Amino acid sequence: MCGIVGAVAQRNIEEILLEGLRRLEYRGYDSAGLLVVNSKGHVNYLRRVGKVKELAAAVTQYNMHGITGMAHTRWATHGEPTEKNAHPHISDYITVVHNGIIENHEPLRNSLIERGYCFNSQTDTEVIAHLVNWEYKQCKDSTLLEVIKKAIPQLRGTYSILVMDNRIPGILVAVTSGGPLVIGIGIGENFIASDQVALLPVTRNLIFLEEGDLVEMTCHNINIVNKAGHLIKRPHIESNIQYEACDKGKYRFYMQKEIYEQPVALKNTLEWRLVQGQINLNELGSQAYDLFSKVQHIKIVACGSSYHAGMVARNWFEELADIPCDVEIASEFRYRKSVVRSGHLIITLSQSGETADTLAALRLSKKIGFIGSLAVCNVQGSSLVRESDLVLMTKAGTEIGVASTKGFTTQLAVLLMLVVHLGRLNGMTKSVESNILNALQELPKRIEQVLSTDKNIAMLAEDFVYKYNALFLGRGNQYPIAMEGALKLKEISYIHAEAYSAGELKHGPLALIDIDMPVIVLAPNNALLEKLKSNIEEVRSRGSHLYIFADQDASFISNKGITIIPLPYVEEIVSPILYAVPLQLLSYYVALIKGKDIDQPRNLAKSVTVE
Ligand code: HGA
Repeated sequence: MCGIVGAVAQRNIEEILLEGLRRLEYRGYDSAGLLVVNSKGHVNYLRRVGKVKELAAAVTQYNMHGITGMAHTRWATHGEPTEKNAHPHISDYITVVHNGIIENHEPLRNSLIERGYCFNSQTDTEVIAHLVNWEYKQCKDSTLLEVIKKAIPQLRGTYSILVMDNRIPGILVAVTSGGPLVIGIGIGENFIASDQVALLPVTRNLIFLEEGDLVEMTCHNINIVNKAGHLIKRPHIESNIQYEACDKGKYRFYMQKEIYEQPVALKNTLEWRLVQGQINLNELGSQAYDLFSKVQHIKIVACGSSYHAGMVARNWFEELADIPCDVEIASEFRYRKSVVRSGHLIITLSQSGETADTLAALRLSKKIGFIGSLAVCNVQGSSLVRESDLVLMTKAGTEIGVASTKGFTTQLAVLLMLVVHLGRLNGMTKSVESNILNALQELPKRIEQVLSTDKNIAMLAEDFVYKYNALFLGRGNQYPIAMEGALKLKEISYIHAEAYSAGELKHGPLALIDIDMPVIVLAPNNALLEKLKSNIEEVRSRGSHLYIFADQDASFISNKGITIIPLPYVEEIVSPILYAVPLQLLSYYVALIKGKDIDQPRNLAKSVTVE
């Protein structure tokens, strides 16, 4: 994660850098820092533990200005979130901000210590600053760019780096190796950042850097050297993305707002694709038709909530489209040998489109024989969108809360439409398609009904506040939703939660059941309900309190040890989407009562841009 922003200009840039950081805070928020050099060559340097607003307040307090510089918002990988570990890091006059991990930082650190360097932080990043400094000292007449060219081969890992020599502040040098960087071209000024959203207040004229690019940037010039060492031109792209500056409106938290936005987010995702009684994904173009006609197997690759969406989609692809499908966590997929046969399509899922492991998986898929790639994503212009053959956008609107809510449910809606689109090529009947279409059309209304019962869920949340553990159970398509519910509870209320497919209980987790272990069960009225009921009895006889989310007309009765939470009836096929919502509300209310930082939970970031 970590967000980087830099600028070379002829006007004061500190506000531009700070606004850039605010827009990059989704990448990390444990500390932030900034270094700017003013027109007289005076260096202003400040770091703060905590969020960007702490840094911004200090910049105002100390009246800091500068025309060239860089800023950083951190998600710590190496070293605690302290002021000393915050970026930028400096070695004499060399200043560095960094996103990523230098894997060989230990031997480098040791050899730099032997050469007389003192380290002020525990970070891997400080190694870069000292290394560049060292190389500078070895060849005094070299430019910063030449020095960095010497340093790069000594670094292992994935990173994007910005470097400046504070004595020559009109030049910024950037390197990208596995981490995103985008240049913003201004008039007599240039900018660079981890994500285009940070640059949109100043320019929409962008250059997206590619793996291995090395850039030297001044107010008037941008020189890019590619991995092979050639000076090259990269295309200028006019950004058309809308940055929605989001406020919380009447809500206390973004997550709360995003939960309640789901009916609208789903309508926006669905409506224009459900036309004249058909699911229409013509947006994919004719290239898709050629590709889909060759598909014999689908591999879904994702992380976190997206992985859970992928698990549901796997069942849908096999059940409805008759296409063999498997789903894998991106960080596992990218480091093992996969067998890829002809006709294998990869589908990647990421709300942000910048998830490092998912992007790496996509890049790997191009080398190992997949016939093509399709991404489901919520952020236009993101790396995943730019690098995939086909893209289906969710129209959830900006999601700011770290715990995904509307990003997840809209992903599921898009995946179900894709299942129908591919299923049609495999002989899905009109009546199956129209059942699904009707179920999708009904869904926003049903979710509104769930949201209108929020007070009951808020009351329920009180039962969890003093619990240390919780168990979520589901079967079939509700098993991934149980996993999603457990993840939500962990993420924002810090209660340890596990999800099990209910049939697995007797293979171990039953040993955990006692009065202190609340058990949440997802029990829509489907073909697996009778089986699930037996599992419920097994838990009940061992003393746990059960919270059963079930169709309102199901035959469950609240009783001693059982609380029933009735949910509106929906077609079985869309029930995973509906059942995710009360679980989001439950974890939201538990975290609220516990007074946790709901939108920015400890140790996490919205977009996971390191592996
Ligand atoms: N390794 C550096 C940068 C961390 C990062 O990019 N996180 O996403 C550090 O720990 O400061």
